[in-house]
Amino acid sequence: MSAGELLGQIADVGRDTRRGGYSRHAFDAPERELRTWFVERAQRLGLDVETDRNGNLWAWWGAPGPDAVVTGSHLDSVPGGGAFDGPLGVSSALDAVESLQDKGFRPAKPVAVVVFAEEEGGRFGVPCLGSRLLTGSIDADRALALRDPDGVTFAEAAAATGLDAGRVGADPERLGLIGRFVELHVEQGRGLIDLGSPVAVGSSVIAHGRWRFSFTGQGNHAGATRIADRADPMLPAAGTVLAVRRLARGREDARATVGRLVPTPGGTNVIASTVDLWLDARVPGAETPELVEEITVAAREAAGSEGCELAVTRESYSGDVVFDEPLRRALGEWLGGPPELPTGAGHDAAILAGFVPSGMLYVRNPTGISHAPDEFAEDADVAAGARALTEVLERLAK
Ligand code: HGY
Ligand code: MN
Ligand code: MN
Ligand code: MN
Repeated sequence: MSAGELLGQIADVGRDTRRGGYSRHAFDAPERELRTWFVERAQRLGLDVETDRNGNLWAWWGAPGPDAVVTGSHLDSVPGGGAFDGPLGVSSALDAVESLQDKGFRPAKPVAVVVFAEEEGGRFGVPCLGSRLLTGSIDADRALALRDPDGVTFAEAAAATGLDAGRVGADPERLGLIGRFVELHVEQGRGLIDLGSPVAVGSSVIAHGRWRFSFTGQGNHAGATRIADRADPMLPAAGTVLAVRRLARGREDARATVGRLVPTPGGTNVIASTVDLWLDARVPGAETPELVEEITVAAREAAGSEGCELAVTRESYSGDVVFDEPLRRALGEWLGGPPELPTGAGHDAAILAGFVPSGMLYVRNPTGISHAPDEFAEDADVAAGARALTEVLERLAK
């Protein structure tokens, strides 16, 4: 079965789960469906599948052991996300293993396909939660206390999927098994469209972080409260959204987004008592904190002029990552010199890059759009990506 056909299956599941306007979230039923798809396919390939202490899935070709060649990605998505962001890397990894098995290749090293949990942070707010826990890049107690929009803690959700909350956290033995990690991912941007190539090698990931801005005013009646008597948190929130765009525009190549803004209680005839908004800020180099500081100053001024309070919390931050130079060069040589691409999208490979030699492959996305249903990859490019990953795994595992 080609990766494209496989992906069709995933896309259908993705579309199915979006039938109710619901996309795949980690630790929720739809993502579990995809996990079931993964486990069943991996087992048909004779791989041994296990779930690690943090909920990441590992499908081993050969007994787990040192210097393992690991590939994979994630299956969770953002609300309303596309079908390829994450699943393409997982399906292509299984496709690559199947191709190697079909040609009778016998790996000299352990090979594993991994599915990292909660890469989008779509439920608990911290991106790459599964790979951050594996590497000890997030404090276990902080992770366990994270709450989803319904107030469910990660500890409760992890226990509900059968994990031992007491063991959630850094897994140095498992991390120590990884010799190389290579993640294949649909491109999230137009680079390969403009370069006219189906596949690229990843070069770097720009710094990115998430901050929560909580504006507190006075809840009140929409009709009985004169304008002069209001402390309406929606006003400084709106001013902050505009300031985000204005201040990001003032910095070379900065990207800053407010994609989520939640008034409480959220009644049409109610002046909100609080408004929470989340800022996603990404600036190449070390400038992200400076941009966020400028935005915070503007937000405080807006809050003060409306008699509201403001609390700002940093929820996650990752600095610039440049992928392992020798691995990057080898990927280029093995694949005949495809283009190299930087990206503004975060990935588990960028978290692992701080601990093990890691690299990325990208597959052309003809729309250049991601984190939206328009995200796409042509079957021919999906197949080219799977062939590239097959070549890379064979070179690394022999
Ligand atoms: O947000 C990101 O860059 C990634 O999709 N988690
Ligand atoms: Mn994503
Ligand atoms: Mn992704
Ligand atoms: Mn009333």
